[in-house]
Amino acid sequence: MNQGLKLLFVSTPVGLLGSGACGGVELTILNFAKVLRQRGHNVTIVAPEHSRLESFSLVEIPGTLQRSAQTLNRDDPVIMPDNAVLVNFWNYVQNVADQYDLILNFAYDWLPLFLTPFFNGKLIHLISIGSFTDVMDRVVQDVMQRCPGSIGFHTHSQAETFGFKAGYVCLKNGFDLSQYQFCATPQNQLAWMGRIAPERGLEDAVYASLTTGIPLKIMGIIQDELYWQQIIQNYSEAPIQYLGFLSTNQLQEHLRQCRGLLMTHRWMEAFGNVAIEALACGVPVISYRRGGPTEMIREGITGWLVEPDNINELVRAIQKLDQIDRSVCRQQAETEYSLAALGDRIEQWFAQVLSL
Ligand code: HBI
Repeated sequence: MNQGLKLLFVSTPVGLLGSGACGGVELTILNFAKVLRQRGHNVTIVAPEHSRLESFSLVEIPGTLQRSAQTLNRDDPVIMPDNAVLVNFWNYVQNVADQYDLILNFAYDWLPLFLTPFFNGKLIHLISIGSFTDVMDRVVQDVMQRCPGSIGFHTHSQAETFGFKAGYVCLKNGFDLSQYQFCATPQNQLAWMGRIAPERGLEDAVYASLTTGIPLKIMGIIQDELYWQQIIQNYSEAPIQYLGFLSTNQLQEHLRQCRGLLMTHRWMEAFGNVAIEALACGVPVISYRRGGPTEMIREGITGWLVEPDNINELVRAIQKLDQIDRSVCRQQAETEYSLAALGDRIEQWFAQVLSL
């Protein structure tokens, strides 16, 4: 793509960028912004007030945060708080839309999807999680039909939860791999990373740490304090260490010295950024065979896929970690998940959208 585009990113309304509360979306937005800026595009990011994103300037919008979709039941209606930051986002976007070539929405919310046809082909979406509610499924399906090409997913497994087999864009993700240092000789320890909340199944990783006697380093914000306290009480003997929510640099310093990363999610993980962060450091990934990680991890080559929720299989996989060549893990991250690879996928998507 030889012409610099004027791009407007609209963040998720569930938390502040820089706080850890937006999960993988924070890093995704940063990676998208970085690679597109590198390629000569101009990126402006709309986000909730008090957000921070490295060297990017943000348009900060006040208002009440949105409730996370994963806390809703399947038949729940759309919920809109008074003075919603989401509504304030889109009032702003509507006023400035003329100044941009494309508007990329990162929110997993009904309102921006519903607005798609009103933006005359300029509004596109990256869907960040799998299917959760009927009302979201319907609007995603409607938009796919009315505005072909306007929806991108991270993985095929994720798209399938909405009932799609084709006709969508699969972007995976990409990372600034220079920020992750390869480590060939780890210590005898394991890693677990993510928001600490029930849908992440941390207790299974803690059980595996206790059973194998291998220390577990836990990194991420404690989003559900009660859930965390329960884990500590139930597994008081487990050799675990909580390191908090770390910067990418601090995170990779700990992560790279681990023998493996455990992914024990109970929900359909749409992608799983942490898997690629691990591979980038040469750390093999053991994951439940659920969602995105099933498309990334090469069985027995860059990690192991385990029957979901089967803690005995999880423990057996840990015992096979030494069969993995750590340099192959790094290589996989470089070929499939570099910023350059992501940039190519994004620009291909944009070219397709702009020529429609
Ligand atoms: N829920 N309502 C809503 N909006 C989002 O943008 C959203 C969400 N839940 C989870 C989510 N985004 C993810 O991307 C997580 O990484 C936080």
